Amino acid sequence: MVDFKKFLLKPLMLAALLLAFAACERTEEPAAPDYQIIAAPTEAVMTVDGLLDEPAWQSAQTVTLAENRTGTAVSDSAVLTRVKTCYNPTTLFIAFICNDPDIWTTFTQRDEHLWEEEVVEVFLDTDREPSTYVEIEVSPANVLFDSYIVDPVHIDVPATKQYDLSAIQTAVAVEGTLNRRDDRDRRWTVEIAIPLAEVIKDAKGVVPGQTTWRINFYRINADGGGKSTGYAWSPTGARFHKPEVFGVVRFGGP
Ligand SMILES: [Ca+2]
Ligand SMILES: [Ca+2]
Ligand SMILES: [Ca+2]
Repeated sequence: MVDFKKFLLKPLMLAALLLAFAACERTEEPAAPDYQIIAAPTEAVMTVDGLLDEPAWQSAQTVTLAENRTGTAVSDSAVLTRVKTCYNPTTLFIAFICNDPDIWTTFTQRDEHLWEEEVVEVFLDTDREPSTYVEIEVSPANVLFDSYIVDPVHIDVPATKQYDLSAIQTAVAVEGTLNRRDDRDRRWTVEIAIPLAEVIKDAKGVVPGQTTWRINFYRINADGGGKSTGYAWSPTGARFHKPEVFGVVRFGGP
């Protein structure tokens, strides 16, 4: 007599194994990102002066930062933060537009702890290894902090900020009065030009229309002596160093 249970069980087990294997395979692929920004290619000259008057900025996709702790959209337009990106064969350009009624900073030296005051930040993971990524910060006085994180849990070790991008360019334009605290400012805009050759890990380089890098954008703001608020494109909930929730920048094709 044929044992139907056994007869059925084997193919069912095989199917289950195959499904489990397929599921494992799928997790190897990068998940569809909730946050994706397209960096459009541009052949025009980009002047890194903090002024976003190049045509590439006018047409660039714009994303808006949310409150990092809650993930909620920013309802007060006076502190809204927008970010844009574009690129050419040598450079990834990032622009921040920070509405801000009180623009201030005291830092003056590269690699000082800019995150303790007002700042914008870019975390950029170019090698699909989430625990290693570049961190770039710019203050309203155009002071730069650049570091290379090798362990998101231990970020404040002296070695990380020894990393210096030699060809990076940054500029800030302030609409208002930097460090005059008793008037009302409007906004500060930041242009960052990241040299691809210094951050790229893949020998193929950037392939237009194909290359994607994990990225996140942040801002810290504090007005009128009040407490600071953290903003993020893809909110991390608490500390910014959570590479598993970074969004994605896709290098757009022509
Ligand atoms: Ca410009
Ligand atoms: Ca401010
Ligand atoms: Ca540095």
